Amino acid sequence: MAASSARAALTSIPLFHEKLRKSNRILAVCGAGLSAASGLPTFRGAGGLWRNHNAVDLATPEAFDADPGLVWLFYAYRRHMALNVKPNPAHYALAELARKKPGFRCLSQNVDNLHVRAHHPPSQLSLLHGSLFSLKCTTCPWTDPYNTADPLCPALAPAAESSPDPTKPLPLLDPSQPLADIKESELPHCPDCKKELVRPGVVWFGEMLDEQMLEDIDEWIEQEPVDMVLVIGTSSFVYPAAGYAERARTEGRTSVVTVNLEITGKDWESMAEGDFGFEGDASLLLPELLGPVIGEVKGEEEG
Ligand code: BJW
Repeated sequence: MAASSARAALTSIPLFHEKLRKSNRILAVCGAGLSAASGLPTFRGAGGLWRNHNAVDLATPEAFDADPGLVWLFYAYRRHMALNVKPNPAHYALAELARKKPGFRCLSQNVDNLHVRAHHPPSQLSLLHGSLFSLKCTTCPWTDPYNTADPLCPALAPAAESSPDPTKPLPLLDPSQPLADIKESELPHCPDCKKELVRPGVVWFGEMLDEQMLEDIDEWIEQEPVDMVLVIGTSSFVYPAAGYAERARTEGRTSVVTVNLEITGKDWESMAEGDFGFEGDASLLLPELLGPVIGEVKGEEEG
């Protein structure tokens, strides 16, 4: 196939629709770009800085050990942001795909709870990196699976403020403004062991993902060939998430479909025959791409 007709096949919406209609076993691997249109920043590239800190540098057990107050402010702010935005049409489109195709399974790296708020059927959703709204003890087995208190405690109140002047950044986000030094005694402590700090129930670098969840995903992938993998709004940089598309591929059968604001030349080159790439905002692309199966997206959060 000439290069231009190969690229045309990769981006053909009618060919994608034909494949989607015939696909039963579908996997999605989602990342921060899925929630970008809701107003939440991604990790890498523009928006990935928080007060001059790289967001990924704060997402580590080492950062928490070194400065739990700073890391808690970062997470308290992200909890506040996530509570104040809404799922976008891409979250609703995936939730509807799950209802229309029982063989669809969504693996999301996002911790913002927006899939859940878009009513994605829980049995078809794996939250790989946990949730901003679950809490756990740093040491003992205590967990609180769902806590939306905002602020979580008085010391974290600066993260739950709205800007007094909308034209100016929040003092919390302005690196030239000093942060109050939060003492460990002011941060949430485990109500069970009563000794240790509580931390966000998310998965940081170097930490294991939930083993039962990983086993279930492996079992699902190995059960039968997968027809399609949708790789949506992720830089595919972080493992194990980044490995699932190729793990689920059966040559000649599986279409790997990249939906991303930016698809690099290298990404295009690595696509196989039958793969697809759609460049743009996932919140606009997914309703159109999934339309023939899900119909029109009607996003309504229930109370
Ligand atoms: C849009 C858009 C729009 C923008 N529309 N698109 C194998 C090889 C090498 C290393 C490892 C390996 N296996 C494991 C590791 C170690 C490590 C790892 O992957 N390291 C890499 C740096 C290589 N993995 C781990 O440590 C994991 N644990 C583990 O595997 O345990 C066992 C083990 C440990 C150690 C060694 C070996 C085995 C745990 C990973 C936990 C990741 N945690 C974080 C933080 C979660 C909590 C929080 O949210 O704060 O997860 S880091 C951060 O990155 C977060 C994200 O979920 C994750 C992925 O980021 P994502 O979602 O892809 O976001 P971005 O910003 O990178 O990309 C956004 C994309 O959207 C871009 O492409 C944009 O273009 C696009 N976009 N707007 C569509 N509108």
